[in-house]
Amino acid sequence: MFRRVLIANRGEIALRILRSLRALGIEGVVVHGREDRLTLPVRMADEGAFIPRDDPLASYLDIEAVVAAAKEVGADAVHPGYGFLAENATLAERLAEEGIVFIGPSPGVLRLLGDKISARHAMVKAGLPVAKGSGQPISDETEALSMAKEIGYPVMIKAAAGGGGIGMQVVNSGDEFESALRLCQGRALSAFGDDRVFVEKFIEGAQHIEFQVLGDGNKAVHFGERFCSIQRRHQKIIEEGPWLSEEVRAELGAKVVAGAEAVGYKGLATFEFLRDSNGEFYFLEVNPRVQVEHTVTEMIAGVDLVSLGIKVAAGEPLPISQSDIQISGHAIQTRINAEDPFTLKPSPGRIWECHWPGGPGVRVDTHSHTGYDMPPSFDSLLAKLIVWAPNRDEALAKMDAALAETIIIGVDTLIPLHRAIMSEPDFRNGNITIAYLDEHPGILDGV
Ligand code: MV4
Repeated sequence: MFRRVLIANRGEIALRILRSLRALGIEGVVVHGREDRLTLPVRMADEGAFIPRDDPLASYLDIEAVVAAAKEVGADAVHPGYGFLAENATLAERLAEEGIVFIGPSPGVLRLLGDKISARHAMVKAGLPVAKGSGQPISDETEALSMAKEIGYPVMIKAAAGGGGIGMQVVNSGDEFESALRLCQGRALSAFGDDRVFVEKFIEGAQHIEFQVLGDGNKAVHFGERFCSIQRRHQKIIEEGPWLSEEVRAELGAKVVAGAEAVGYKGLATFEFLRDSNGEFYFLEVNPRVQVEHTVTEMIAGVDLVSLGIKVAAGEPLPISQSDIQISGHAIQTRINAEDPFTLKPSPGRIWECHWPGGPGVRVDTHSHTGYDMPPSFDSLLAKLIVWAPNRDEALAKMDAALAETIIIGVDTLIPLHRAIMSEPDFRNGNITIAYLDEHPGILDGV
């Protein structure tokens, strides 16, 4: 097992990783820039690794500085968390050159999955269902147009280097195709330096469902699904689980395990799917890292996913077998972002008073505290509130009570929005698609 791990991240996930390191008896060192030097993860770490930069984000994005810090503090592994360098194949490669473990998949797997065309191809080969589409980058405009016609409108044009929805275009008819293609290619080129795009049938009225997977580079297991109920601008704000019947979970679970094993996946992964109104599933992409919402799965499966990810990175074979994994009850997470709940604009500043809820089945993952100064430079995630109960109705009631117990003075948060959603009939009935917030624009006004 590792003796010392460098956490190349900040905020709640840096603290979350530190907790798993403690549970495993491993020392934790936390990377930080100037603004974060007094934050909880840095204060609670065995040591801080200061990477001073004028741009606050740069401290967490400088590959060579992270490699140098890992060497300097004597870390035998680096945990990248999510965001920042978490999916960066070059970091994984540079660490390998220095004899330091990257806690995540190999550089080759990161490259394969980072390219949505090659990821799609690998998963089709492993037997996963995908939306009708080319599966090839578009090279010729007239050819692409005839393919779109064959797939049938509406279609979606997506960037190969994409993910997170950047550049994505929905096309409803042939005469919109050319301009949408140019727009998508232009956006892809400026965002990723790679203008390759591909076409897929647009799945309408879909739900977003994702499977939690753990691989050891050889074998893999799944921990069931999460339903990403509510998102806006490709940022989820509410996640819950389970969502599927045991039969469907077992069937799709076997497929994601086959997909992970086919690429020799090592570490935690999330397989993202759309499910249309007929219950058909379409593979979207693999997120090769721990996710913000891993907590939902931890609550319903009774596991410490971050610890499991660290164990397989250290070379242990899968520490858990599929038959040991049992899903029980229902968990739901609301993201408490420091934002105006109406406009969803960030609301940074000093937290004058901060009180988090508690009680049975209530979990709060946060780096915030009374006196914490929420910086404007980073993601606005202040805390994750997760509750567990025997069933969904009780979980929603418990979530509403926990939100009502929470006191945050000094910054605006999404709490009023979450409370409105908890009592909205479509949400309560599970009548939820990825367009939920667009379809309920007046939710905070009680419309
Ligand atoms: C789609 C889709 C509909 N049809 N693909 C968004 C981000 C990227 N991961 C893929 N995305 C989508 N791909 C087809 N063929 C709709 C989306 C999409 C979406 C997916 C999951 C969660 C939220 C979303 C919001 C808008 C669009």
